[in-house]
Amino acid sequence: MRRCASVSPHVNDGCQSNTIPVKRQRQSGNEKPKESMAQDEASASLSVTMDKPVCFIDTDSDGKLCVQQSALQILQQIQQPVVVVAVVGLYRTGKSYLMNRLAGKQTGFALGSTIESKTKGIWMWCVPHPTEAGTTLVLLDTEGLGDVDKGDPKHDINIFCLAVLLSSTLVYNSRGTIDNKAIMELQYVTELTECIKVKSSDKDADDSTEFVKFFPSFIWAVRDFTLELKINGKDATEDEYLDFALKMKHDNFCKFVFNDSSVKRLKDGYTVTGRVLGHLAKTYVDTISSGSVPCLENAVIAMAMIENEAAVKVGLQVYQSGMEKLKDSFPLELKDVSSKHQDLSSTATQAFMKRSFRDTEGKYLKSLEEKINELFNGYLCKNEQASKRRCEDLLSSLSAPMMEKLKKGFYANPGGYDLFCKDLEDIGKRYNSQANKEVKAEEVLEEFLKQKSVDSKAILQADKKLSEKEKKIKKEMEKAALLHQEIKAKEEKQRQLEEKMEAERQSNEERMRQMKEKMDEEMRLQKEETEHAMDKKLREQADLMQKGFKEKADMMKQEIEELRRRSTEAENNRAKEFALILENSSRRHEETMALMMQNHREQMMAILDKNTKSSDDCCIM
Ligand SMILES: Nc1nc2c(ncn2[C@@H]2O[C@H](COP(=O)(O)OP(=O)(O)OP(=O)(O)O)[C@@H](O)[C@H]2O)c(=O)[nH]1
Ligand SMILES: [Mg+2]
Repeated sequence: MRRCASVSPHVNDGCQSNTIPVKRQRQSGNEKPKESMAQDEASASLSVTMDKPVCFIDTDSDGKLCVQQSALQILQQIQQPVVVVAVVGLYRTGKSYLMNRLAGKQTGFALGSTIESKTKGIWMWCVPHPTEAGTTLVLLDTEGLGDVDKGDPKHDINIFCLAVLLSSTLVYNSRGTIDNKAIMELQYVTELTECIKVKSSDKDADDSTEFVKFFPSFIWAVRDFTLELKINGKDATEDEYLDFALKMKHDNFCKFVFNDSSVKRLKDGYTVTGRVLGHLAKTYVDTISSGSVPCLENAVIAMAMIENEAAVKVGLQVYQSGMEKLKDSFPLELKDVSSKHQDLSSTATQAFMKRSFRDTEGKYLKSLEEKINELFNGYLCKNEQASKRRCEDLLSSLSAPMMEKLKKGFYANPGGYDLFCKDLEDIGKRYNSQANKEVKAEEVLEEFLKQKSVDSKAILQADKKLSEKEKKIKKEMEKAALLHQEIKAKEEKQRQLEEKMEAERQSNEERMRQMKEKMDEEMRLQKEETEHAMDKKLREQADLMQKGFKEKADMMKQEIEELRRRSTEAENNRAKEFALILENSSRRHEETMALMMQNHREQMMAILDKNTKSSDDCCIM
């Protein structure tokens, strides 16, 4: 646990004036690019405004802690990063009052007017952060500690633990001066290492060294006031007196808190949004209620599962909604469908990456990739069906007059075969000149010609104008033409497969790029966190040395070395994990490509085979 070094000389009471300067980051005029305005609008809707606090964590009829569903619903809507300030301390020390001031309000969290403890459980108030645009400030007011009337002695420490686990800044509120008594009251802090685990493994290992990495900033607010209810000799209420006496300090306290508080992050540096805070609270409260010790690592794992599953869904939604729009204009050329697929799968991966974290084996990304491919194949199929329908409709209308003639026996006369061939050729020409047939054009024509060859054979057979030899030649010619169309259709299929392979190659390149970017970012966060922790420890060590606590400073040195060793080990493990994810992804891509190549080879063989047949046939002729 970090030493309570953050107690500022200005911070011996805390309240705030109602005018909080809000940092406006908008540019004037129309300079702001449309895109970022859209993002602003989106992020504006990513938060909620609460006009009063709600109960967040309560005790149920069995005396167990439980998270309030209504509070979770509020958090669920907050997709902005959150700065979480929690206040803890003995009962009746002005905690709720302090929190109201941080919210920039006089009222909100219920204040007690008697000596009985007022706040029960943990209450929550989400307000826009007064100085950080795009961030939500979550204020957590907790039940006062040390009320002897309370039944369960573990209750206090549970509340304290939850405040530590959920906040990015913990305000420890106490009345009086910082003396031995006050320090004794901090017993909860010393008990923390027994009540929270950093890692799930090494059950008996002391991971207190690691605590420094994940614990909130600590502010000790000492409310040092004696009540003399007179202002300029006139009687005043307690509130009026304190407001008068402490006005200057209010501003300083709030400024100090806002300055010292950063966005809540999880182990490994993942930014906590309101939604994640809700999941986190639920995980911790459920663990505590079940009698287990909350564990940071397990919470991260649980969180990662929830968020990664949601990230896959978000990615799929992005992809699907884009492709559904494209579907309206089917049939399209393959390259148009492929390029849209590439764009959308890149955006989908981006959306996934934005939300996912600790996808340790890359299994969620893999699942997104597979689902996108499945959808893509489905869309390709729909595009083919649309093309097929259009081509068949076209051929059926182009061949209607010929069919009519056929029915009426028009071709069943001497010279009828030539007329039939002429009409058929005509249909082929008109068909080929029509645009927008797309992917299935050649195949459908091939099928059509095959069907018509039955009629053609009968007409040829019956044509009395032709000699047997001529008939044989014509038959071979027709066969060659059919074969030619068959080869054309196969070549087209082959070309489309090559296009698909190219699209897959590019998609893979893009995916790898995005994965590397995300991994670099996660590594950077992890390093930053380590550096931050080291920095804190080093400062503490220097402080101890300066004050002459050599022995303690030496111990601290060992702790620092241990922290460095563990962090390097963790970073190396992470790097290995990442390398494996990339390797697996590459392998998957290679497998897909190998399958396509196999397909390509088979098609190629079929074409070569047909070509040989075609030249053999020519020889016969
Ligand atoms: N004027 C003024 N009144 C204060 C201040 N701090 C606390 N009070 C008053 O002290 C009383 C108790 O304050 P609360 O904020 O309810 O104390 P608490 O620590 O939240 O109490 P529990 O919820 O019971 O633990 C209320 O009547 C407050 O109005 C202060 O800084 N200024
Ligand atoms: Mg209170």
